Amino acid sequence: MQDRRHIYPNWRDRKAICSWLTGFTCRWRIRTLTRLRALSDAYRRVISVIRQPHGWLDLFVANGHVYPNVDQLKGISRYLQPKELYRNLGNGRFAEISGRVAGDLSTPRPSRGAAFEDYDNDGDIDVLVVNANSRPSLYRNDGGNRKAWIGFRLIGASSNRDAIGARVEIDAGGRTQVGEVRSGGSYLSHNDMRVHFGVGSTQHVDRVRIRWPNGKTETLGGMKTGQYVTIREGDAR
Ligand SMILES: [Ca+2]
Repeated sequence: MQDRRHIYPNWRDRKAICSWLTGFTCRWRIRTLTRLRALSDAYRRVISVIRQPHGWLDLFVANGHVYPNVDQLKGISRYLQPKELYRNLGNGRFAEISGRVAGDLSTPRPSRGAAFEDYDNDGDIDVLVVNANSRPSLYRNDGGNRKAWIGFRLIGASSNRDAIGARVEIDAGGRTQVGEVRSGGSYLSHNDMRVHFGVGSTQHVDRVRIRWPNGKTETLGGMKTGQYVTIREGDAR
């Protein structure tokens, strides 16, 4: 049976396009197709967050339409699209800074998954983006560790060994921040499982409280920033 994804409709026939995209018989006209485009745009976007040195979570968006043929539809969308980076202003608002960072964030590519990890262990979060039918893009974060940071690797004992689902709460610099150990993240991507915090100019974390997946909690005393700390379940009892 031939894969319907490779049977392309007449791109001037909007009803046929609608049926091809949705798998249903469509009677929608241009207005509905526009709405469909908006839904499609929302679906293809891979939204993830990066915790920056100021402690607020910024927003990174990897874009790329799923169908190369979309370029034949003028004004609808583009197959190759730029990535977007938004800085968290700390007041509930974000500012786009895509054009203010080095690298090729603004170069249109068919991007899919985005994985976040401090791959060079220098204390800031880097990003690996997978692009369809082309080489992946690695964005090394240079300068993200100029301010203080701390990271935690949790190892479960009675909980699962990777401590997936654990919650880490820290008090530092008069603020309380919370992070969780999670598996997966963006589309077909897996993030660093260490829990990373940016703590501004603070050189000391006052308290670390961990709630393990089995519900038990542990509290650790102060520790210096600028390091990854490994904590095994039961260490603080
Ligand atoms: Ca790094």
